Amino acid sequence: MIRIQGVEGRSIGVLGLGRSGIATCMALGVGGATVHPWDDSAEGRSRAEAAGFVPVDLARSGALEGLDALIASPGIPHLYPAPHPVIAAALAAGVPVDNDIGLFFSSLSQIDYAPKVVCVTGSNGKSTTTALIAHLLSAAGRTTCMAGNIGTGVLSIDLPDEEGVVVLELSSYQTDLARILAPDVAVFTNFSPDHLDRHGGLGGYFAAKRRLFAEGAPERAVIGVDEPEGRYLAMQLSQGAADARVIRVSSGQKLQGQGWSVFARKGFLSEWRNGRQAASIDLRDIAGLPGAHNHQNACAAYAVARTLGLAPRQVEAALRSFSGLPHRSQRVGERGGVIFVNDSKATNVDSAAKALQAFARIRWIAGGLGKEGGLAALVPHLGSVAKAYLIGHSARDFALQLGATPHEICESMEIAVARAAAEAEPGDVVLLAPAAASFDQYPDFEKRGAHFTALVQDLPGH
Ligand code: UMA
Ligand code: ADP
Repeated sequence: MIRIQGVEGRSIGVLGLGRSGIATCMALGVGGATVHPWDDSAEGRSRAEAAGFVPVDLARSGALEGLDALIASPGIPHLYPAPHPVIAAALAAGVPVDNDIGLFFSSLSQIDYAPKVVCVTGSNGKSTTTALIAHLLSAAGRTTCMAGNIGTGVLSIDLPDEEGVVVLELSSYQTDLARILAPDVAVFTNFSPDHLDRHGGLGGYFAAKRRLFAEGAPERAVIGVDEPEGRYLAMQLSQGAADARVIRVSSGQKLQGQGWSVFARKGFLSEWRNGRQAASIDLRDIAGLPGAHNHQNACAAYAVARTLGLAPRQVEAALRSFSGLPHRSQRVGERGGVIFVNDSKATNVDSAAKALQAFARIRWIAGGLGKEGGLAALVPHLGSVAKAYLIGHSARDFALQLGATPHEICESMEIAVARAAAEAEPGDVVLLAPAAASFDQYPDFEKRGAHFTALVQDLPGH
């Protein structure tokens, strides 16, 4: 656990007592602060009690008087669609509002050694890229720890030694609120609309992500330039195309100019520097990284590894041993020449579109709690779909949007897996890539993916 520096004797409110909130209470406690934890749910408050803290109702009038700061959890709105009432009161009273990421960086600046910190943000591929960076560095013998949006509150980690690296996945919620963001290396994977309600629209969402690059000026920025937002960011952070402070990354474009770039085309990763090719890696048979979207992640992680001193051949060997993350393009079974892939994390249309482009002939299990805009953006990628098996709340709505693509309303995962498996031919991929949230039928995308995997493993002849 991290001992927060500079908070001894201070009174600090902690709003939200989930993974990040409880880790924050503990780290503030060992740092010598008086902690005032609060959560709107009784469950959250009992978590604090179990950890030895006494909840203090921060919503009652006058509760913020004397507080030196309020630390808010990422899931709690701090501005849009409307600030949580406790945050609104803190803003009105002039109490500084921060989060665990801001505390992490302010503590790091006050200790007498500094491991490198790599932060990864972007719309899709953050977790995969974060895990891949950690894997590449560990394989090279560097002490590595991974935290942030990937599931571990950053303040619960033990800092590695000076040669070590902390790899943080940061969501837009986290980059928007943190008062200090000072990574050594910052990564922007790609950009597509998400979480718009929490950022007052697309501009606010991009602005939240840009803070990671604008606030602390990382020594090196690795930027995916396949969308205008990435190109704009790369332009703003560099003196020109030849400035090696920015490594430009693409999946699909040749980036062979004077600067530093890493791109993937037709399954081959290329590193270019000063107008010359520095390395090339064949990614096509790496089972843990299927599809052009994962090749984008591979390029970003490769660029970070190179920046931290790894050699191309060292990175290549480690890419091959990456097994992927559960629920992201995860191969969970094979039966009679049919491959089963769990991409339950494809909760939005952009990530589902990428999954549909990763395989040639697909039996596609989709549906759940659909998002604004429906399937419109997926229509150009339906060519690989032999048939769609639709589940959940959005099944009928999705069916209306699929046009001539063969489809069947299955309602449940059980029926969808059974039907897809029965109809699949050798060479087909049965792909769960829902393009929808899971909450209509499951507590989260992990449970949905686990259910799919269990059903696949129970198929006769598997
Ligand atoms: N709460 C309130 N009042 C509210 C809303 C919530 O008191 O109005 C309380 C809840 O009762 C609960 C706590 O706040 O006890 C939950 O806080 P949280 O939602 O911030 O969840 P944590 O468990 O702290 O998890 C957070 C991140 N969650 C979100 O950003 C929503 C986790 O990312 C992250 O892994 C974790 O910190 C550790 O850093 C998850 C996520 O869904 C995976 N992220 C989003 C995404 O990837 O799309 C951004
Ligand atoms: P994030 O942490 O940003 O949500 P994940 O690595 O968890 O990203 O992947 C989320 C979803 O997006 C999965 O369905 C995954 O297959 C897909 N995905 C992974 N990398 C990319 C990428 N670079 N571009 C688009 N989609 C991606």
